[in-house]
This record gives sequence, C-alpha cells and structure tokens, in this order.
Amino acid sequence: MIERALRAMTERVTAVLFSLVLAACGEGVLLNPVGPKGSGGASSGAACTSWSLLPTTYPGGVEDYSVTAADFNGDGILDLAAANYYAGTVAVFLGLDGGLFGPPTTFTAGGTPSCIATGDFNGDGGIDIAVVNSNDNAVSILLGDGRGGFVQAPIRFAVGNDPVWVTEADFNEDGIPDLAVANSYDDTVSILLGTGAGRFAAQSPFLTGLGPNSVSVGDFNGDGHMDLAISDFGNVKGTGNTVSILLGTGTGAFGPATLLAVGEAPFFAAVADLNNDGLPDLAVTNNFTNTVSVLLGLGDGGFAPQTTFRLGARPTMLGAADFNGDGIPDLVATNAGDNTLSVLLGLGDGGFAPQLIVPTKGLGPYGLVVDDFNRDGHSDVAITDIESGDVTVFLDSCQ
Ligand SMILES: [Ca+2]
Ligand SMILES: [Ca+2]
Ligand SMILES: [Ca+2]
Ligand SMILES: [Ca+2]
Repeated sequence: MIERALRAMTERVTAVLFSLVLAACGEGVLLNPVGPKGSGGASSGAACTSWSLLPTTYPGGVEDYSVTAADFNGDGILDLAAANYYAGTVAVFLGLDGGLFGPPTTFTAGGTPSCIATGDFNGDGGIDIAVVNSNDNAVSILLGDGRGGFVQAPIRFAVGNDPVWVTEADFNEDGIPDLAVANSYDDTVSILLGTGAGRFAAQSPFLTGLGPNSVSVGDFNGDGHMDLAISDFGNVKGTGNTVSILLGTGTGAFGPATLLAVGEAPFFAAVADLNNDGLPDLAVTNNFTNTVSVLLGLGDGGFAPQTTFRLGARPTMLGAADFNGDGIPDLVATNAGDNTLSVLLGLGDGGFAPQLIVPTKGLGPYGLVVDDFNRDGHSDVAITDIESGDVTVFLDSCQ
C-alpha cells in the first residue's frame, strides 16, 4: 500500500486516491515548542535581526520515511535516525560539533520500517529504538548500547493491521516507557505497555477515526494523564477528515474517540501551545487540501473549530518551534508534492503570517524533526526526502 502511495506521489497524482495511505514520523510530543529541548525550554534571547534555514544534505540510504532525533551515543550531541523502508534498516547519523553529522551506520529493523520512536525501553540508560514494520503488522525494538550501536536482532511485538506510526510515552505512569501505534487499516490505536527489559505486554486496541496515520501525545484536559491526538488520514474505506482525541485514564486505557473536523486526508497532528496560553493546541497537515488546520485547545479536552492556513503541495510532516526568535511558536511543514518547506511565522494569538517557502535540495520531503542540533539556542529542522533518499539538516542562522 505504501509502495502504491509512493508511485502516486512520484507521478504527482493529485486526484483523490482512496487507497492512499502515507506514513512518516517525527516528534509525537511537542509540548514545549519554544526553544531547544533539553536546555530549559525557553527561547534564548531577543528576536533575530536576520534568520534563515541553511541546508546541508547527507546521503542516507533508500527511501527514508521518517527521521527522529536523540542522543544515541551519550555525548551530549543530538544524533539522527532515519527509517529506510525498502532496505529494512534504520540509518543512524551521529551528531558532530556545529550541527554537522557523520556518515550513517545502518542497523537491521525488520521489514518495511516506516516510523521511528525512541526511549530507554530496558532501563539501562542507553536510548533504544522502536519501529513499526508496516507490512508485517509488528513493532520491532532495537536495543541501544549507549554508544551509538544497536543489537542486531530486533525484538518483535504484534500490533494491528497496517501499522504506520509509533509514539513513545508513559501512559500507565509506572515510569516505564510505553508505545502507541496507529493501525491504518483497523481504524485503531494499539497501546503496548512496557514491562521493562525492552519487553511489552500484549497490545490493547482503541477505536479511532478512519485510517489513523499519526499519534501525538498531550494532556488536553489538564488532569495530569496523557491523552492522544490522532490524524485520521483515511484508508481503503475512504478518505479521513478528522482528528481523534482519546482522553487517557493514567492506567494505559483511553476513553472513546472524539472526532474533530479538519481538512481532507490529515497526515499529522502536532501538539504545541501555539497561542501561549499554557494549553496545548493542535496543528494538522491536510495532505489533500494543502493546508494546515490550527485548533486551539480549551483546556477541558475540547478544541475550538479549525482555522486553516495555506501550505505547499501535499504537506506531510509538521513541527513547531520559534525560528525568528520573537518568543512566539512558528510552524514548519514538509511539502512532498513540490519539494519545499513552508515556514509560517506565529502571530502569538494562534494566527500565522502567510507561508515563507524554503526549497529543499532533495526530492519528496517527507519526514521532519525539529530540535537544536548545533546547541545555539535556536531550533533547527531535519527532514527526509523519500525520492532522493537523503537527510537534509537546516540550521537556523538567527543573529
Ligand atoms: Ca550523540
Ligand atoms: Ca509505562
Ligand atoms: Ca488528560
Ligand atoms: Ca516566532
């Protein structure tokens, strides 16, 4: 099914394809979008007098679907991991000084890995990797050695039908990381509770809208328990046009889905506080309508109706961070259909200025992760290009 989606994208088919299911991943949790993760959260200083996103491209392998950032070798510098769908591997790029990255090392990740999440699943202090194996209805765990290497025989756990996304969080509040997996064909999200030692209990499925494509996490009703925001892209049964909100109980169980209206074929729902009121909001890429829907959180689990802003063609992933240093979260999206990024500068009230368009060097920009790779206090962007098969890192030049 994903091969079919890739062909469709390559041919620039713009018609509604009811069987189209795309998968990519990045950060599922964007609760503190302003400023670099792990360095206190706040923006570092005054607004930039000038800024731009300066790209460096790294050949990454074959059909990189998703990219995520973590410090796999424990040197204090963020590294990148990209899922190579056709090669069945994960490519790890160790971070160097100045926001540069070394050549990739690949690790076996089982068949058709399309999405990566990270966490310390066995509690040894080293960051581990979870990937969804889309065609195998499984999640594979690659245990990290804390030095940038991974055990070569992944441990597998069954999930639902056509899994396309995995996100890590502690849903039952026992201090052990758990996983949430979007099962596109089943219209469910699987919760896998971690038992420590890199193992997970059997999945518990919860119903979502049509064809869930991403899972993000936030506390939308302020009760201290993690909730889920799921973009319902659609599947063979039809195109989706909702985001599902499932409120968590803190035990690993979730209430029934509440469906929020967005655009057509929502690819990804990011969680971030976009209007600086302390409540998590949603920003959703609508893959068929070439827009982002912004839904401001009300703090009780509900959201205001969507406001939409233009993006480029066939937007996939989205990140929130302050790129121009004014302390207000901005948005960046990958536009897979026209080889660009869209940057929308935030106005502070949940509104955004018209998009700034940044060309990508690679073809088919798809996966995205936002973090501060060169540790200068300004957020940067890393993307994957599924057609040209590379990873491009855009460093924010804010001065
Ligand atoms: Ca590192
Ligand atoms: Ca747990
Ligand atoms: Ca909650
Ligand atoms: Ca800003």
